[in-house]
Amino acid sequence: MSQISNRQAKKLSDYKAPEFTITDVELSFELNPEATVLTAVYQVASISDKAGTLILDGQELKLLAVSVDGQLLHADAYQVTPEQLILPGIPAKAQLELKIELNPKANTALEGLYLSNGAYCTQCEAEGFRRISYYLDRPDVLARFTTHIIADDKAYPALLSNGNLVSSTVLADGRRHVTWVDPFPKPSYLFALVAGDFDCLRGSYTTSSGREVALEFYVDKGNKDRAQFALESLKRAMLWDEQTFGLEYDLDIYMVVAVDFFNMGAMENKGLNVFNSKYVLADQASATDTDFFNIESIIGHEYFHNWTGNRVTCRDWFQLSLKEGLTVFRDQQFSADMGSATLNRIDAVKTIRTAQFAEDAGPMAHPIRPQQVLEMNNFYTVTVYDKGAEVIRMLHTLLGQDGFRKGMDLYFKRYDGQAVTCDDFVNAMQDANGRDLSLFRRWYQQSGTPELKIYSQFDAKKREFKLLMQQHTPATADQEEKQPLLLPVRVELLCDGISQSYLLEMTEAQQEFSFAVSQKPVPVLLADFSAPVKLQYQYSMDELLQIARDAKDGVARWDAIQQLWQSQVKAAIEAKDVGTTYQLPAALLEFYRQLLIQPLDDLAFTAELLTVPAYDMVAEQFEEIPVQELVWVLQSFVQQLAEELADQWHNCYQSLRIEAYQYQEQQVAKRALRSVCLHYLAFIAGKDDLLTQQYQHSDNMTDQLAVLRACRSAAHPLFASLMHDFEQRWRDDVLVLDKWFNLSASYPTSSVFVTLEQLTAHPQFSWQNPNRVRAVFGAFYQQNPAMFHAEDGRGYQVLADVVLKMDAINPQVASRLVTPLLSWKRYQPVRQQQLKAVLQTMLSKELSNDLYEKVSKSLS
Ligand code: B3K
Ligand code: ZN
Repeated sequence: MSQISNRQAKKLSDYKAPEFTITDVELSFELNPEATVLTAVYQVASISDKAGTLILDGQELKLLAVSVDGQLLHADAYQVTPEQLILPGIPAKAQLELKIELNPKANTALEGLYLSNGAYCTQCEAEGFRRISYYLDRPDVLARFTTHIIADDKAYPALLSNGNLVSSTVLADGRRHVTWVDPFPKPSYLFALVAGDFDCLRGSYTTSSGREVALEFYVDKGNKDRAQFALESLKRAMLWDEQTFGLEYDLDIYMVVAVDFFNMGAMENKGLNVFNSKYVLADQASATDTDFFNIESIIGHEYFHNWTGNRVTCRDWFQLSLKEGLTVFRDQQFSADMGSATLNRIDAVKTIRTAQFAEDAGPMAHPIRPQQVLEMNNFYTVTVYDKGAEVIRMLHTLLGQDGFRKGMDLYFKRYDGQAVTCDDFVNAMQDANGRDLSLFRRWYQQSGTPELKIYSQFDAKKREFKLLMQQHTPATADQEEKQPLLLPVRVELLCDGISQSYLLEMTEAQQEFSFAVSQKPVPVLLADFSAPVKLQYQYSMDELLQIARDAKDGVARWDAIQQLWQSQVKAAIEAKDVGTTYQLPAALLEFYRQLLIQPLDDLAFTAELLTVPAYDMVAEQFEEIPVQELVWVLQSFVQQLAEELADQWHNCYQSLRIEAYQYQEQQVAKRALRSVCLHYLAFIAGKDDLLTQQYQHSDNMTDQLAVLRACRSAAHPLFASLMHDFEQRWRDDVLVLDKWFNLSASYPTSSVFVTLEQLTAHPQFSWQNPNRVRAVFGAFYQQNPAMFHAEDGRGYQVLADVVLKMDAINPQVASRLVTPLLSWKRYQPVRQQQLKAVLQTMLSKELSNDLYEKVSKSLS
């Protein structure tokens, strides 16, 4: 507890504009694995034009020298603390020069300057630049950066940084000296440096105004062909942003570097994106359809940041959703335009209903604009990103496509080149549309999941249909008091197969809406998931099936089936009948039978309808989650469907003809439906040949992995031998082997505990590589609920040990992995005790701020 004083949370309400700014930065790196020397020269200017004390952020830095205006300072002229360099008496305008020594090799946190497989690379967002140099490491200080890199030419032929390359010379000692100049002032979090020996895939793009942009993808040697899809995705994203938002790229070069050691998906550094290699490299033999999809989406996301994030950035980190919510919304729109809008929307809804609702219900609940933060890296959350995108989507719904575009245009006109707030964004939307959005702003300050209860009344005489709506947001861990929000509620009224659509705007705690109708309609509520809320309405099974058949909105059709399953799960659990004899309703089975005999034109959508909701989707509906019961009920439902419709699964599977692989919409859809059929078939005896056949003879990873997944879920006897084969085939290709690590760790029997030990002893496993750790332990808690929640608490202990081990290596990874342990209040008493015990043990150790913030909140 003695550390408490060092763990001061920062508050949004304490924001102060900086007293000094830095206008120009010149960095010279002389790279060396254990002793890189950085010379940093800053042009510093006082905002008030007065001399004063300059306080720079810095962590774990070895400061060699400080000079001001060319004068070397004596050590007693400044003060160094573990987190700051304090320089009194700095003139109103000054040149500051620092010399710093860094040890990239020892950097396992992968924040600041580090080595990834021998290549130098950086990660600065949110506050990693202070691990490279002392600086005003905050996003509202924008400077022009010039970067010199000096390194051995043979070992590091590629020396990259932000902006444009202005010179490259070989020095007398054989080292190369390159200079990059970024003409756009930027905050330090967008700085990047990469040095290594890569293959480079080159392309080019001509912008709508006719400027030629060089596109360069740097990948590990031998992987150039696997970057082709990412390059094409980038071109599609560049074109889409011009066509949709009128936004063009602004430098002469756009570089993407794929690295193996990376804490997250990718990073939008100006002109030099750094990517986790898993989101760049793909070909049909090694990547699934989902991998291809993710690559296009993340390439798009990072590219779209060039305007929403880089050109207009955040004033402070509490405003993170300004760039992330907006950019997720933009990448979702891009993906929808590249493929199916409905399927993309369904995916987004799943994320909100599982991870985001769970975050709201747990100890880390926060609004999309958090008010208090100890470790900023803990707030790159599904709330800030995905709920943030839902908030932007609601604006889009309320203002319409054109109104939204007008707001975006005004936003860029007003704020290009500045660091601004979420309020500034809403102001632009408001002013461009002449509409008062004050009520809407509550979405930024209020956390939690609103519950929307709807009742209906039909008056046959008056031919009137009424919807009575009530909204209520339960208190969250961070915030007691809640207010009513502005909810856009899309409604369809179904009458005689005809559907009429409405957009209702709910602004009060309770409201009534009336509709003139000829007869009693079936209401389709919250179509397109028009607001991120939990909806309650008493539907009959017939009504849900009618919605699934007749609603115009695809998301609502899918949702009707989801609700049907939810009610079946609840019924089975309430009947204390965990599936052995619980009979699924005939109407539901019939609906499935018809779908299989005559799939809809959209095969991918058919596949979604035929899928029983996943554990985490169902779990979120329960305040106290009945873990084992849910696992059993879901498993038994799949078993029952598999057996009841055995012939239909088989026939549907056989009817979907296989073609030579292409990543193309209709083919992806066909494979998705085949995989669903195969999944059910794995639960029926006698399908070994079919499974083996598909595994051995398909020409792509999607179909091969579908077999392994099906066998895993069904705990099929073939699983072990197929997995052995897979490991032999792919053991030298770690990106693919991660799929094997993932499947091994999610095998739903108690043998998995021995497996986990074996996996961490595998020659390709490394605690230093976040992809490996996530492939094993992320899969264990996300995809293996039965064993993660094992009766004796073993699953919790395993994860807690890993979290502690990782905290010493890489706190960001540790802090992500701890998430499932935090929500102990959601479980039955025995589990609560087990979870609390592991958390208490954790809290008694020396923890990083990352982990301390989460664990202490969860226990408070
Ligand atoms: N902006 C980065 C995320 C940085 C995370 C820092 N812990 C990637 C993205 O959202 O595009
Ligand atoms: Zn982002």
